[in-house]
Amino acid sequence: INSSGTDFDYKDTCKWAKEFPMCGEKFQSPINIKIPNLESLGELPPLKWNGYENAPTTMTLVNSGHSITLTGQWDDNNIPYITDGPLTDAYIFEQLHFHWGPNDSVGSEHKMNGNSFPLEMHMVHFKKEYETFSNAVKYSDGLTVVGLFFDISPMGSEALTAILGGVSAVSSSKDPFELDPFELSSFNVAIAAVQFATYAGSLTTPPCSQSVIWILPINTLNVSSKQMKKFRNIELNHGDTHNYRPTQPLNGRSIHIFTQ
Ligand code: SG7
Ligand code: ZN
Repeated sequence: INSSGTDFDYKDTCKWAKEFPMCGEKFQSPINIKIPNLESLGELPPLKWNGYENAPTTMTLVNSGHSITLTGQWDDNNIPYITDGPLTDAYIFEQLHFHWGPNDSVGSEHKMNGNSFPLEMHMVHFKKEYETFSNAVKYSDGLTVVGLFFDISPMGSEALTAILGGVSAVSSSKDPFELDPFELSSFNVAIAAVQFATYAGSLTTPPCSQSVIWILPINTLNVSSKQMKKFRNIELNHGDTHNYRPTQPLNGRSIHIFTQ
């Protein structure tokens, strides 16, 4: 952690709270999801993905030093957003990024029944009512993040290929890299008709704002060992070799389950 107080590393995440007090609050993320303990949310409408079939006009990949982040620019009315499920309003797509570790036995932030996955992808959205991402972070229902787990499979993931095509350009550089734009629907198509877990938590990095409705499909997508190698080649700040925060105490929160 540097003297400016705006940076952090993954070597001792317990120290985050000294500089970023919200990281020490009670309802933090990630958590371990214990499947047998889940409560049913009952008659929830299915989660709805809108506009994910629209390719953006430009798409940018950047190495933030803590992850690689993908953003896009869509024409008005074409911006992807999610509704329904546990959500009370439209949540507009902001960016997606990844969490990984030095080997296949670690990497994901959330755990399922105590198990880690080698890769977790976060699709970050902000509540339309709050107009901007930075404003939405101030509210307990300001953001929703859909987290997708990936498990090792020789076939790998077609959807990741487009992103990883640009990864070598950002592995050792902070310069943004323009990707050939593609639609994000391959990810939500891959998780169609599955169960989801949802709970209220936080950003998993400083400032750890407790502003996130987490949505986690209880199934995995595929990533190949070759694709994982590309993630592990990405140079993170401070020589970090992983970018997952350890699981945090549930502190009485309930986790609900619903189907799409
Ligand atoms: C990743 O996770 C990044 C961050 C993100 C953070 O390190 O992609 O995004 C940027 C633009 O650096 O921080 C505020 C924010 O979205 C935490 O997001 S997460 O809780 O979904 N893991
Ligand atoms: Zn994340």
